Amino acid sequence: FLSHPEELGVVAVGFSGGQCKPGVDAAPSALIASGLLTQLRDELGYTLHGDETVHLYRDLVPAHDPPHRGMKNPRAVSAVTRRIADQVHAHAAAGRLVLTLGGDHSIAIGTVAGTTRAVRERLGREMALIWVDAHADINTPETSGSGNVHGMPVAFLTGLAKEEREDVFGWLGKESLVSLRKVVYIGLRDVDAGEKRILRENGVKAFSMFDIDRHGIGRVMEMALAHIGSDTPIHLSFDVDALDPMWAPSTGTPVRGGLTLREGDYICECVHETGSLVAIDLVEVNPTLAPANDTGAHETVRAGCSLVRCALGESLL
Ligand code: 6HN
Ligand code: MN
Ligand code: MN
Ligand code: MN
Repeated sequence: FLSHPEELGVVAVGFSGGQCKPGVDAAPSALIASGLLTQLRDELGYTLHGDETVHLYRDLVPAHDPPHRGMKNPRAVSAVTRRIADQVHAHAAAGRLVLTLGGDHSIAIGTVAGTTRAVRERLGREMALIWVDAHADINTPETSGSGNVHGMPVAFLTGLAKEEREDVFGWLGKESLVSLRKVVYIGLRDVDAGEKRILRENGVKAFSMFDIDRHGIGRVMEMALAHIGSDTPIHLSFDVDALDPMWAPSTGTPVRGGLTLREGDYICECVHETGSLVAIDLVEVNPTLAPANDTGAHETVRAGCSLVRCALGESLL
């Protein structure tokens, strides 16, 4: 689906307004400082596009941003994700694979909107979305208990949550939405009651940690990819908290009982193997959330780099 599969559009966004803990904005710099982009260029042979600068988008954050329908920082998240959507769209429209380094998971409103629109325009096709996460991130503003938008991106991206106001996600047009039938979850283990109802009522394909324990990650990936069907462009949105805190402790909402790093890498390898990957997000690494003198931040950054390299073909012999 890519006219230039060896070209990588890189978008680095240090944005933390979709949740309340500072520090997730430091992730892109930490990932880049640990050598991720250099490895992608020198070892995996990608040509990198984009400016390698980490965008903080402070200029887009309004001084006055009171809650709207219970959402915190609604105008800031809306303005930043709208900008990200344009950046990602530009790369995807040029036929490049897109790598976005977040940032909290609210940024996926921008990344997925950008790729899904480009895939429609360029190929006239619908895109599939693989969401690897401990959480479903499918709260509507009304079902959310926290008001944090990083718990809502899938609701906005599938049209479950709608908003007229242009400055609060009203810019998300039909062409930017993904069908709920094309969404597949992997790694779920902390899903709110309202989200469970949404998943059930809409028959959303979801593989929880229970399913992974029952069938093994190999069979789960077969089933996940069978649901999507071959010959469908795939956007992979990977929340590092899908990994067990043993592998990725430095993240805002850690949940025990998660994926091993090897299982996470395997998911990424399987997606790479399809040849249908059009974009990947790596989000929710928070290098500042580690106990003093702990190696947690370093381990989390290393795990994140490994996931991205696997999705981009490192494991091929
Ligand atoms: N994430 N379901 C909780 C909420 O606040 O809506 C947690 C969301 C976590 C979001 O990790 O990207
Ligand atoms: Mn080329
Ligand atoms: Mn998430
Ligand atoms: Mn999560």
